[in-house]
Amino acid sequence: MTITITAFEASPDRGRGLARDARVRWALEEVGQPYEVRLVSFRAMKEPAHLALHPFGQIPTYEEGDLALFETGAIVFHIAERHRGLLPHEPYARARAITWMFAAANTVEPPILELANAKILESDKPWSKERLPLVVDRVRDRLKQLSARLGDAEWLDGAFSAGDLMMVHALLRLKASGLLDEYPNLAAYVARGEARPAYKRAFDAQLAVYKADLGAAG
Ligand SMILES: N[C@@H](CCC(=O)N[C@@H](CS)C(=O)NCC(=O)O)C(=O)O
Repeated sequence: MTITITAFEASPDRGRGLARDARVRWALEEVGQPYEVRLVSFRAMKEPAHLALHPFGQIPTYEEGDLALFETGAIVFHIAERHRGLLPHEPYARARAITWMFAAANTVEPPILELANAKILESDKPWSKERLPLVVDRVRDRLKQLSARLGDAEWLDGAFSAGDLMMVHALLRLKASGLLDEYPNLAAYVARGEARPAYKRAFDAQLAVYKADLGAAG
């Protein structure tokens, strides 16, 4: 059955891997599933046809036959459940890997997004400068805890899993801030994720969309 995902027609990060379709592309690459991509504009994302797929008017979505999903955690979980390679078989190890997926989405990503919002959306507010250190500290708290748990392990719990995929992608947003480099084991962990051939294919495919858009515009 054909898998179709949606992605930005013109990604704000210029195709540098931060748009969340990267997670879905990466998961599909890890398990060797081909997929098609439907590009959507910001305007189209808020129109009824897309809202029927994604109630919050965002990307990515995932369609497979009659099934339509949104939320990267749910999509990656669906892919991991149906194909080998992203979740261990042993039930307890599987439950722990799923726990890391939730931890990435619910505990680690929110302060990282808060920082991105503080820098991008709130920088013109009079209170922005005063608030920023608090936001940065909340990110540091999480990184410190995650760094302590990872220690010198390669991945969060045994072999690479969907939990690592979600976590690495959430952490990637911090690369430009330099915060990740304060925790060398986390920086190395993210680099290991980026070095995976499946990640590289996903990244290249996303970047190709941006380059094609540039070509069309030029
Ligand atoms: N929690 C959602 C977040 C989805 C999300 O924030 N998508 C962004 C792109 S990475 C988006 O569509 N932003 C445009 C908008 O919200 O209008 C998920 O993990 O899928």
